[in-house]
Amino acid sequence: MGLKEQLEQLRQKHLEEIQKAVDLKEVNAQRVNLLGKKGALTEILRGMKDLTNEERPVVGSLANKIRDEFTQAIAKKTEEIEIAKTAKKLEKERIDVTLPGTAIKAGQPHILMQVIDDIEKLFLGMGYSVVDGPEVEEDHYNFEMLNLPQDHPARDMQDTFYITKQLLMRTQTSPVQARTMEKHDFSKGPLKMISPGKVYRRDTDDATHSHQFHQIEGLVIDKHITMADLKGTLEAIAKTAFGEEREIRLRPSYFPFTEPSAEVDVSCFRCGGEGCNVCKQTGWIEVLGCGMVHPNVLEMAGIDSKVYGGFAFGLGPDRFAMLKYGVDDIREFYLNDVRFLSQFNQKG
Ligand code: 2U9
Repeated sequence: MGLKEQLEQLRQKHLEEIQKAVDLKEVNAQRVNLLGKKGALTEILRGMKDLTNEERPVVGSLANKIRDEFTQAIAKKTEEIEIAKTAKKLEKERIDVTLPGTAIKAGQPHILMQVIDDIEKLFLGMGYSVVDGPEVEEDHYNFEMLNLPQDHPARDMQDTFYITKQLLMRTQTSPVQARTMEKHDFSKGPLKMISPGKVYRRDTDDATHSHQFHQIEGLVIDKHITMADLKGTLEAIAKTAFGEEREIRLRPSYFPFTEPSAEVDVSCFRCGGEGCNVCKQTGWIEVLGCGMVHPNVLEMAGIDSKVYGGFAFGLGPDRFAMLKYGVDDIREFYLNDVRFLSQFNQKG
């Protein structure tokens, strides 16, 4: 058989075989068998030296043509196999993008923080500053500067966590106000502040007492401050915390740091004032304490009580939250049981 016929036979056979290959390994074997150094095509071309001068270019060009055909067929088959491989992989890894995702449970601020945030927003809107201070406090700022003299019952070891004779866990947030008042430069304008935070009392914990609870105290000092300013401010708190329809009333009371002093009742948010078990049939609920800043307190901070005056108030976010949400045990706020806390998700 002449070289030309051998080439034609080779072409026929191997184009078919390349076509039949099922994986890249087989295609590669074909490449080596055909086009490699010891491949069939190379082998045949070795016989070219025995051809006549007329035959050689004809056979040579046929051989080149066949080599190109093989190369092309191999490239095409390689691509086919690779595409099929990818398609198979995609099919296996198919995901349903329309399936709903796994919902991640969102948390929310602690209910006490929600109550504090609402009141902070109200006061920031009225131009007050929100001021923080130390929870471990000096006797001087916690008691002395607030007109609680040495022998005052509130300073009793029974009621206060003392660390040393002079250091204690603050029993109110008033020392923050005392510190701010002392530093305030009245040539730059009035002092308007609230101080929210944790306070500590030596109490035995029960449903209505906690050795640690929260307070928000407010203080305004300027010239010409009256009790009418105080009452308007208290009304704003009552409406923000308990609803726009609420009214307030003041009853005379006593605090060492204010004179006159008053307790503040809000009209019952449950019955609207008719009388129910929330307001114990009175129509009113006690929610705040307040008064006009005692001249001694002003003078101790270096403020001239003949020129300046002010009002102050204090409230308990724990009590606000208990009333508003019908929580009957203050300890619930400090147990950090998510089953309790997640009930107060503002987003529902
Ligand atoms: C300065 C001067 C005066 C803060 C005040 C009250 C009345 C009050 C209690 C309410 C319930 C605390 O959370 S509670 O237990 N507070 O009744 N607090 S006037 O008066 C101040 C504070 C600072 C320098």
